[in-house]
Amino acid sequence: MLAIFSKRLLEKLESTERIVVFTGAGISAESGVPTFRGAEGLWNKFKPEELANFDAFLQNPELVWEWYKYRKTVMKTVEPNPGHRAIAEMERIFPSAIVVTQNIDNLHRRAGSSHVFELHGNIDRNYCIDCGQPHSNDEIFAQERAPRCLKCGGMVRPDVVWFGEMLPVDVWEESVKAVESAEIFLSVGTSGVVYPAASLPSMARRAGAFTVEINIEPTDLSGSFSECIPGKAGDILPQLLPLCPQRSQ
Ligand code: BV8
Ligand code: ZN
Repeated sequence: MLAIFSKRLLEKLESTERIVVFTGAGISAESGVPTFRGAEGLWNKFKPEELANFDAFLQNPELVWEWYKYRKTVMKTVEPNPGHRAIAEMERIFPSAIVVTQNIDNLHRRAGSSHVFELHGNIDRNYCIDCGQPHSNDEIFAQERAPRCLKCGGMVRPDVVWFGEMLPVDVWEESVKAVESAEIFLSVGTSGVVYPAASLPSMARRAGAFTVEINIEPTDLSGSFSECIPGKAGDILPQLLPLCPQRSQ
């Protein structure tokens, strides 16, 4: 599907040095990673409060680990898609390009992006809640039931940010710094319902960035963007690339 880009965006791309790409589950949908909300959303079967929070984990570690082991298994079978690769390619054109992602699936790094801030952690990492001992996915899958710490026997959890938990402070602060100095801010594949991540698009706009939403449907935040481009990330982003200034490195 041919995307329509405004003259304002094309002019902005010509003069921009600093671009931030903010992503949510929608950027990974075309890789086969289920999103959280929407028709086939992960949250349909379960509710966030039942799974992605610490109390649920303490009360029902088996259910929470069943969900995360399922998602870890999915992540092992998927590949970055043209949307991830187009974003990685942007680093060649805009050397200071930064990705701020809500996703925990590692797909931006696997696509070649090197400046990636993971606001909500990473599904490949796990740690003991008592002694902090890191545990690999192999060590997790080697244990039938909810995994126990190999060092102290404590409960092991995925290294992701659950509801009611703080985002990693350094990652959040670095992300805000990048957003507040961005000249173009692309928001790709997020429903914009989870805070504080969902406050980033308006933060960018307030700081003077040209903000663009790329999403298959309107979201809670659509009205706050300079421009909204409806469509799939994997279709739109590769069409945007050739319109960026082809700077020699
Ligand atoms: C915090 C990691 C405070 C784990 C996730 C009451 C009590 C406690 C907290 C709150 C409360 N009320 C509000 C809050 C704050 C809460 C929050 O925002 N709740 C919401 C639901 C109302 N936030 C928090 O709790 C955060 N922490 O606030 O701490 C605090 C302060 C001081 C001291 C202590 C604490 C922590 C939030 C992090 C939660 N963790 N995930 C895991 O993944 O298992 S959230 C989860 O949602 C994912 O990270 C996901 O990324 C994120 C957002 O979802 P999206 O990425 O947007 O995905 P979604 O499916 O929703 O949308 C996809 C979009 O893509 C759709 O629009 C779709 O149309 C589009 N799309 C689909 N396909 C494509 C596409 N677009 C383009 N192309 C396609 N092909
Ligand atoms: Zn331990």
